[in-house]
Amino acid sequence: MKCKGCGVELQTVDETVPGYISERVLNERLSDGRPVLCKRCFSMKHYGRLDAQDNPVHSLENLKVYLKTAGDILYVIDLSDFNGTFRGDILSLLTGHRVHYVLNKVDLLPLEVKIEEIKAWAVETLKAPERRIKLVSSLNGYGVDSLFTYLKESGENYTAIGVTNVGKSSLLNALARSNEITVSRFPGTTLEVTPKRLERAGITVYDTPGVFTGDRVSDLLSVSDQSVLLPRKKLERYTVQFHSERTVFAGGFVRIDAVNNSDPVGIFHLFMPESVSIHETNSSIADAQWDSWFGNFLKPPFNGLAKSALVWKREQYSLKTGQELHVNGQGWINIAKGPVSLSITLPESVRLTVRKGLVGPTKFKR
Ligand SMILES: Nc1nc2c(ncn2[C@@H]2O[C@H](COP(=O)(O)OP(=O)(O)OP(=O)(O)O)[C@@H](O)[C@H]2O)c(=O)[nH]1
Ligand SMILES: [Mg+2]
Repeated sequence: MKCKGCGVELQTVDETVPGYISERVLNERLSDGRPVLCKRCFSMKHYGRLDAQDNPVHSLENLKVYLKTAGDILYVIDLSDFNGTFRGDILSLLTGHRVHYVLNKVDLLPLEVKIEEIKAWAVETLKAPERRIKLVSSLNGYGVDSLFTYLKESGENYTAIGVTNVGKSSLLNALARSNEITVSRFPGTTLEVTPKRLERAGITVYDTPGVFTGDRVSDLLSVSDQSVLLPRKKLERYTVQFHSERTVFAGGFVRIDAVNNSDPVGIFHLFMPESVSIHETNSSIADAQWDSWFGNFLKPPFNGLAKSALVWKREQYSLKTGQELHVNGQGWINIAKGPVSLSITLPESVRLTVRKGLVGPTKFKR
């Protein structure tokens, strides 16, 4: 018998291994006719807690296995971390499948950015037909009914894939109007491929474990700290009129310096989760204080990590008005007035992407 929450085989033998449920609770639940959840799902669902020893990792190799038997694909992407979750390495495994793109968490984008603008941007960026791209919020239900109707009319068998925490399980719950599948702020919640039958539509959607990445800011954090970084509300906007000799920190991991010697250098907005502390200072102070501010005044990281434990790199970008520099796993820098040359210092593993702005350059007053 499998756990209804995460899909893992239930067992009553070893508390430290996934799928554990005590024999007493199992018997009680079965005789009451209640859904049976493993202990791990129970504590995530009811207490928002994850056992410390629990650290599942699912890779692209795992995804390849799920894809062998998959029909149509629902590639679920997190709009608040678009480039961190829409990935070439995943896309390259999808050839031969019909792919439908579900851009989830639309509720986290600024209200000023209209749905039609996001859609037009997504069509251009994904290079996919418009009808295959759906904007949704599994949290507040936006676009879910329309996706339901589309899926009903387009096929019978779908597999929802994507990286961890993009909201695959939340999407399935929203489509099924249930909360049976376990959803949590911790990456790696779903442990096995699990079919969800949507009787109203006559279709089956398979949930899959999210793929772990290595190039996002979140990947530098413990599982519980990743849950802190995950945005709880709309991404926050912080506007900077940038000058030479000035530095902006976006948390402890991202340092932005001006390269130009002109004054002012430009204007940009940062769109970041609310847990990221933003701080502007003189570059000389930044040089002197970064090590001691790291993880204290400047979060993330949220605890424990020393700056010296990481390998750092510096990259330089010349960005035009309307372009964005996306930081995998932590939001993006939007150029409101360019051109601007920025020097970004960040951990070697974190990938940056220059992209056409999701937020138009005239959207916000300066
Ligand atoms: N703001 C917002 N949060 C969402 C949305 N959908 C999911 N979430 C949150 O994102 C987190 C991860 O959701 P899950 O559904 O567990 O994500 P998943 O892709 O199944 O994750 P794994 O099973 O770990 O691969 C949870 O805290 C959800 O509440 C959404 O549309 N908007
Ligand atoms: Mg899941």
